[in-house]
Amino acid sequence: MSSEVTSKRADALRRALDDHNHRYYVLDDPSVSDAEYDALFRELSDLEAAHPELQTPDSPTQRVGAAPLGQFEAVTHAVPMLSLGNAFDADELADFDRQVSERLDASETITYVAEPKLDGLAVSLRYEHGVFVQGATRGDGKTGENVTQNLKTIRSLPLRLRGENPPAVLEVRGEVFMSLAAFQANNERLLAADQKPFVNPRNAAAGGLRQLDSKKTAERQLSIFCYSLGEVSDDAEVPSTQYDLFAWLQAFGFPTNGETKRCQGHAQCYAFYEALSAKRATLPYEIDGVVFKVDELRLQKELGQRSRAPRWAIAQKFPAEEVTTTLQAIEWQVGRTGALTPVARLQPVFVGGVTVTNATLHNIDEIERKDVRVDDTVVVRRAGDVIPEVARVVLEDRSKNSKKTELPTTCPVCGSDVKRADGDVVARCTGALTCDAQRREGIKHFASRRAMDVDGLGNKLVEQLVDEGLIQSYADLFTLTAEQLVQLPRMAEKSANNLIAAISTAKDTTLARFVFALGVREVGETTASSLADHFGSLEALMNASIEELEAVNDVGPVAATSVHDFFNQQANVDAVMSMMDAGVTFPTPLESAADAVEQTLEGHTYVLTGTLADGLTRDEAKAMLQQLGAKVSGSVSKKTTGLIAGEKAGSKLTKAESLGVPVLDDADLQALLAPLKR
Ligand code: 5U1
Repeated sequence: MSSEVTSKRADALRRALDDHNHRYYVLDDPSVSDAEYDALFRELSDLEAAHPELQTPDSPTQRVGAAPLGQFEAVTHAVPMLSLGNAFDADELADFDRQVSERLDASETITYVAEPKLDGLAVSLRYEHGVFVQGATRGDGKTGENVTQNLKTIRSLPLRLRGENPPAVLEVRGEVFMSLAAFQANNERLLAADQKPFVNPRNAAAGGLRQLDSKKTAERQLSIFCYSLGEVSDDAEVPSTQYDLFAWLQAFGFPTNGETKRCQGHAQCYAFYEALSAKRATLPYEIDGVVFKVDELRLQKELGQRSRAPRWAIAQKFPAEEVTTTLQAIEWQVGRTGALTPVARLQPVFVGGVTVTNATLHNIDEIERKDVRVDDTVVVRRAGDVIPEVARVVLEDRSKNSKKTELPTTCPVCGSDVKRADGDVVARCTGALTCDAQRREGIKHFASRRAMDVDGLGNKLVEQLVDEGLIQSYADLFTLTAEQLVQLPRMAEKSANNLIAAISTAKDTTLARFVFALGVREVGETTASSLADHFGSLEALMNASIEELEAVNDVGPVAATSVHDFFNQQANVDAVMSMMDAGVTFPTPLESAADAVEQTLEGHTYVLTGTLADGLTRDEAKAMLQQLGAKVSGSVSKKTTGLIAGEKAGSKLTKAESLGVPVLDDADLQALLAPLKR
């Protein structure tokens, strides 16, 4: 065959295979037999093997077979991936509907779209010029892991968008899950090979997506349903409602859930929830509730978000599953902040798809309120992936031998006094870093995926390192050597070297992750991120006064005092400094500390659109505007101070013009940013 004919044939085969895939996996309407499909696939594989230059990244042959990865790269989401707030009954759903109406000042009933909530993992899929180029997990919402290779193994996921003129950039969000049929097939395969079966479809899907070798992911036969958008080129003609978005996504070849429905107001939403509850057992996949979203995308934008959850959507969860078992003992666990938590050790019991042996009792007040005693028959409740809890005691079954529990007066781990501040439900060990448990838990948190993300440093290994006296605090991680590690039982030289390399890689982090990793009380991921954005540098944060800390978004007086106290303890300052000396780094904005830069743009809100000049990305421009005190929003409204429009600005420009919002060009942007360059 001439090279032109060969190339055309390869193209025709790719399109035909794509089509058959789509018909089979998305439309459930195949038009060829498996044998015909296999013959076409083989022909394309042979052609690509003979002419490697014809192989394209979106070829159906590229779904499986890439070389295993060493680790997943981090991916920053251009538009954060949100999570959902929950409603647990009809009243909470009605409250949500009322708040939406009030916020929108709406006199008419709000239209929602109801969708089943799949029990899986949220991912973001990025297409450039119609080709799937990157797929990432949600991670902390801002940064996820690059799992492109693994996502390609999902046969219903389009590697190339269908239809004409796809947007130059299109990010689609959806849920990866394992169907019940795939779950059963996988477990049969595992049992036949004398391996442990998966506990539930969700764990199997989550583990599948995090395989470094995509061949292993392919074995799990994962599926996906898509439901929302991330970054989209400004000039794309996106539908105006959530409901129409599904048809729009389908036209590009994305699988969407067929159970979606428009509902008017909370009463229709609740009726949908009840109908789906009744149908739940017959669905071919597991769901853990229903998601309700305000239908009009314009109203979604107007409602915005709070912390990491949108104000325009809510998940109504199915009730928790409950079972009874015997409470064999109550033990007190000491967390990284010294908090003592009572944990019920249970006669193992199967609930909500897993075997449960421990359940939380929350705190001593809860134990007393529920009158829980050792040897009681208790009702254990498990809702979704929430930690199981002891819901109540079956008093009729109480034996004479049941024993009451009291709050320990000394720490069960280090023996230090246990104190409970007035009015506080939480009792704490006062041993601080002299307490092994607090140190261990602090190091586990420090190394965890959402904090410093030290690959391979799991909880068991941290316990070994502390127990063997190799590390006392998280700062010691950076002075560990492979020679020390090989002394640990079952630690081979290769694993030791890998861990040292992973610790070294983790040094390259972000200020937000580092602040979160320090484990300051009251500082979760969102607060750490706000502090990092506001202060820009570690030095500025460490030197901030309580008033300056309180001025940060999301930081109240309690968190401000906690951060201030943390950085006023010499031991903490020494630990931080020793980590910086050991090479921990994070990208620092050009000039960062809020107090070093006059907040010239405070009270102003800008929107960025189009391609900016001088290679400045919109994210960089956003960070710089924020350093000067501005808010940067994703959509234009009457309240917008100005739309900063680069080249190829699209619908936002039209909207700004129609609302009379000033439109600024690159020169205006440079003028706004001038204080940063002085
Ligand atoms: N069906 C559905 N699941 N789910 C999960 N829709 C949906 N939307 C989500 C999530 C986390 O987030 C929206 C805020 C886009």
